[in-house]
Amino acid sequence: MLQCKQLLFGTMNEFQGRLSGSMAIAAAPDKSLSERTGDTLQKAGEKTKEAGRAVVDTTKKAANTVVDAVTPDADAHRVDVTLAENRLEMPKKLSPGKTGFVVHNTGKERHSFEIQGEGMDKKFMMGLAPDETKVLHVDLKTGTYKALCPEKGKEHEGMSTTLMVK
Ligand SMILES: [Cu+2]
Repeated sequence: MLQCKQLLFGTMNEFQGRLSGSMAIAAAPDKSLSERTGDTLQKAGEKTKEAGRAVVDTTKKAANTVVDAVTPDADAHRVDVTLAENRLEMPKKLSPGKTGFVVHNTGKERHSFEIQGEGMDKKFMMGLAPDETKVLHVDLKTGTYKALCPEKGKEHEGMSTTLMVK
């Protein structure tokens, strides 16, 4: 048994040695990859600037975002939302408090759900496939919000509504 442990320990030391060796080798190509990415970003112009902004936005929201839920929390008001092509159906007036938007995609395309207003902006990390249901939890304060499908394209036009919370 002791022999076996010593053997394992020896093998692990050897493995770690090899690992740090290979990591040192890996550091060089890593650096040149980010340099190359930097070059590509600079060359790509306006479109890349937009993409960069999107990345920044996502990073800012990351602290606010949890893994997409599939069932509403017990202490949340349940509010049903139906999405389909060019359609977003939900109540236009709600009370303040913790709210679980149970969002169901009844359409044939992927859709998503975002709610913005009163300094808050929350959306699903991933959109919803046809017939998928997911829950977005939002702590609603009194005020005016905009609820929308953030996807771009003809089939998402008109997927937006104003929500009053009071
Ligand atoms: Cu949509």
